[in-house]
Amino acid sequence: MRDEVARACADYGGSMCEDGGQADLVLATSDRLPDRLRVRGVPEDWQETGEEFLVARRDGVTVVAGGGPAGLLYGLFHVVRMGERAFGGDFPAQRHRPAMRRRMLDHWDNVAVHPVMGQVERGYAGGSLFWADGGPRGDLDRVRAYGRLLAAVGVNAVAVNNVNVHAAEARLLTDRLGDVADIADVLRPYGIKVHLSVTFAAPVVLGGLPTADPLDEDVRGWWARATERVYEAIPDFGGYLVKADSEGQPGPFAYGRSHADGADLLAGALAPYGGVVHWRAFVYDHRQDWRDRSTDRARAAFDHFAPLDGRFAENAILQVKHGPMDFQVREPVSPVIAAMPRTRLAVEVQVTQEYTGQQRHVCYLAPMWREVLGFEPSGGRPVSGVVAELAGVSNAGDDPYWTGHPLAQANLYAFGRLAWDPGLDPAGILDEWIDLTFPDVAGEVRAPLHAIMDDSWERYERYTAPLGVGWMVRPGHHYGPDVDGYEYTPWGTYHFADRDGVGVDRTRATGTGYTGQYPEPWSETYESPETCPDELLLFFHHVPYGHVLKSGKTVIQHIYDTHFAGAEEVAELLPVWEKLAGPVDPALHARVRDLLHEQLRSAREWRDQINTYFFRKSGVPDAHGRRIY
Ligand code: GCW
Repeated sequence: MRDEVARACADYGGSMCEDGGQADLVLATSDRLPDRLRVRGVPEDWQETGEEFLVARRDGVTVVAGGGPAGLLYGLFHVVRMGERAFGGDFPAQRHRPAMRRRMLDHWDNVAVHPVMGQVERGYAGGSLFWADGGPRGDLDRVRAYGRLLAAVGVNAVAVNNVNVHAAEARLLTDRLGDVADIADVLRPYGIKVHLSVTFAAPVVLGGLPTADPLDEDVRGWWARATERVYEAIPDFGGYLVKADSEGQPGPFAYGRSHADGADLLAGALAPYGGVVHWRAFVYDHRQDWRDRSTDRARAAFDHFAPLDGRFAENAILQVKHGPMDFQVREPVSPVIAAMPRTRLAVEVQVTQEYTGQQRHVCYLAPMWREVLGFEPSGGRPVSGVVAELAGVSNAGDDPYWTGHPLAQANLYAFGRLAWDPGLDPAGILDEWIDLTFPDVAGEVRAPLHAIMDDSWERYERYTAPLGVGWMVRPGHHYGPDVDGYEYTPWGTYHFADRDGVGVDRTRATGTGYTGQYPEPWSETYESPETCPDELLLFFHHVPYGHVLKSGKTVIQHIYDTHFAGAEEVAELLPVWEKLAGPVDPALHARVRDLLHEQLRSAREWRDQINTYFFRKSGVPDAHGRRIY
């Protein structure tokens, strides 16, 4: 904290004193605040976790009182965000506290370069900040800078390796633990705890036991001892993150045990030290038969986990992807969230843009996350009030701009800010980010950046898969269009387009019954094409191309219109960005310009493939006679 303030003084002027005498800014944890500076007008019990802070200005002195060291640091960064407003007129005490208890970034970083997925699975920002070529990357200064960046947006937990745990990564739990401890030491001053993805098969692959059965005594003993050693090395270790029985990862199903049994095994090992296990709900059959219309991947998480509500240990957190499928540009909110009132839940979002343009396209995701967090699954409580935590798959890497696409930094920023306060307005968050990122030219860049970014998520949706149907991406790398790429595969991701219509019937009446996983009013709302929101129509229903949307357009004309419009809008971004050649740094400007050209190329490819596909399937011409191939 002191270093942080000293650095600010060195960069921007001013000096530090220890007793608060003549200062215009006083920073102290509340127990060390001199009496005369006590912040009044707040209840005595305003501190709960140490992450809270108060800020007030009285008689020309701005006072930040932190509930603990982390709160103080968050308070300092808050003052930075406030800028001059923090030192204008007096203002009464404001109390700030995070809505989400854990604000966690999960890195899908591999220690050893994976032959297909590379150093970072679904990473679009260069290499890993932590690992390179089989060992630590060795640049702890960069890790420190990352910790500082994350503290500035309130992130307090980081999982340092991929949830797909391969051979080298498995050993982070045992003989490579020192590498994890080094990262923990560097992140600790920033209020960030380190978590580790572990393989459920660790007792077998690392411990040489014949089984990883969660009810086996030797297995329990193995985990207890392994965990004891972890805490010897890292006393404030956060806990384990587990992807089990999913896409080839081992899990409790192999032993005929439930996922509650599996999670509780690890929760039990962690409990004596105050650690937690994040257990992912991303469990589905990826060896489906496309001919079998009764299996529905969207149903899987609920079918597996809802019956287990109440069976998870106190320190087990079920981590649920925000939608039932897999981070598509548009999905309904996962029905698991409303179904498990007796289980601690974390919602997982994807900050890394796997399905939203891979950090080559501008896609500001705060509006999507805001919508997810504000959705009321039942009884008037928003998702943000139901879940205790927000987890995001990190989009940062060793790229000089952190995130590959410089504008994708705004997603990292927005993730932290929404986890702290899910009620924040995405445009307001973007303003904060603009002020902090382009402090000298914020006035000049503000309007153009809003034009480029505010609507970029829905713009991306316009030129990619329509009306909630999702996918239509190239299998494997997931970039660019391939309408039938997944159609006859075992992955369970289909659109069922034929000459008459498109979409997935997930109704109770005639489809897979998925709508029945929602409580009222959603089970009814989604059940009927009349009441289902347009943007999710093809997620829930198979309809004829002539089906008329609430917008008054037919489905086929909507597809044509949005695809022509989406690609056209991308073309219009280029001249907007060109105008910023003066105010923004030339290298940054050139990077974004190149990426915008790629986005335009890709958007046109999407437009033409989607339009051509549906024209050829349906035979219905575009009402406006535009060019379809
Ligand atoms: O979205 C899919 C990705 C996988 C990923 C998986 C998951 C880490 O394509 O790369 O694996 O989700 O969330 O586990």
